[in-house]
Amino acid sequence: MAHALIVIDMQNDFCPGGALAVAGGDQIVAPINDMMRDYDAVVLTQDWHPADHSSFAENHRDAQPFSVTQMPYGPQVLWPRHCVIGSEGADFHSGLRLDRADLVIRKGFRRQIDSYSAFFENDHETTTGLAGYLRDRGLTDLTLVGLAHDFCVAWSAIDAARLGFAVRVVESATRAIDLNGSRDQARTQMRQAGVVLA
Ligand code: VGL
Ligand code: ZN
Repeated sequence: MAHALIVIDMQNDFCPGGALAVAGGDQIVAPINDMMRDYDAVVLTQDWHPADHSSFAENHRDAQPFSVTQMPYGPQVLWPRHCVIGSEGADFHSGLRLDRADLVIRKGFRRQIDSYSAFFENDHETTTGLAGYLRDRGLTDLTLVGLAHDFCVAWSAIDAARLGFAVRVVESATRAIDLNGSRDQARTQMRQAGVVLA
């Protein structure tokens, strides 16, 4: 059994002062750095959008940030512009220990489709390749931390559980956006998928 720490989207735009700031997002940097020592592998994910990405409200006519639109693959929240490729907002928080990461996996770089999960884009079909990487390395057990609890962490955890990994989310090392009760909903859905909330 080998155990990977998957650190979700610890980027400037999701931390206080960023374009899609999650309250307290910066408070989990130090605890995550400390956790990195205890795993066989560390993987970082990086939200990585072109400026014309379809998940940005500004790229839709008359759409407000945090409203929901219908995409060919289902409902999609429209976000403020965030994590634009090459921008400072897309950089990892400056306090995060990048030297301990074996792999950085980027997601959300296709204009027409968003990708919350580290495993599949929001159509639940297009893969990021992460499952193959983890399986090739014999990493059967995953612990997830990072931002945001109720979007990218939850979607990643649920996909990982469905793919057959043993999945744990350390909630103290996450923070939620909490849009219309999304935090409680994410917790329920993670539990139903067999994710352990620690
Ligand atoms: C995220 C909204 C849009 C996240 C990424 O990391 O949870 N949320 N893009
Ligand atoms: Zn995004």
